[in-house]
Amino acid sequence: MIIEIITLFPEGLKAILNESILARAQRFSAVDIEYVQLRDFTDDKHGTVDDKPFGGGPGMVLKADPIDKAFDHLLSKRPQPAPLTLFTSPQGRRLDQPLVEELVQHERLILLCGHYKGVDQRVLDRRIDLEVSIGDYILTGGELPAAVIIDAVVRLLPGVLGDPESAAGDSFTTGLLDYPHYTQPAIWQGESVPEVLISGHHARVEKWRHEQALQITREKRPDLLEQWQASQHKKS
Ligand code: 4G0
Repeated sequence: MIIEIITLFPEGLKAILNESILARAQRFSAVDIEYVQLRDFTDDKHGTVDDKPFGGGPGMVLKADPIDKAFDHLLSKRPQPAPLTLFTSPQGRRLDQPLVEELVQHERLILLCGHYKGVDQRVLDRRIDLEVSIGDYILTGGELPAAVIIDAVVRLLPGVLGDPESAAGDSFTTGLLDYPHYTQPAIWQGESVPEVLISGHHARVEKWRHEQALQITREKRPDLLEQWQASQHKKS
């Protein structure tokens, strides 16, 4: 997969995306992440990327032309495969696991990180396929949302997680929250691990974990439990 990011803060994003599992994914070429500095596509000596909004009001708006030129640059350097283009903004489609699973189907993504009060609407209309939000809150920039989207997508690429079952078993993939986990020591500060997990009885372990997942989902996310129950009815 190829992921290209148009941003005013490539160094901050690199620091996040070049760590741990994402670093390994890039080393074995599961994903190629490229950064484009938006300021490189301005034509004045100050590198002006924003301006006052027409109609007045507070805040600044990212200008259309540098963004348009950054897209031209990426597409002329690499015409194929055609990308899906994303814009990170609070107005976007809410990111969830089904959307992540849609995004990972694309061979190439371009992410534009927004700032200030937003971006000139004309370049969004021209260049953006999908506006994505990571939740109902405002951040200072679209870089952290871009990093969140990329992390969620890349971990689904083949070979990125050591064990493919670890992604398949995720809550939001199964539709239920996770069951509790335990490791050594078997007794820690007087608290023992549930007996069933030490029994070595695989079927009993699976049954216990499923019951725990149901109970925890009922307590913490009754909305998810209802969705899960509806999906179970459809399966029969
Ligand atoms: C575009 C995304 C970008 C418009 C970006 C702000 C939160 C998210 C930005 C704005 C972001 C999110 C209209 C404030 C940059 N904050 N929830 N900040 N406006 O995904």
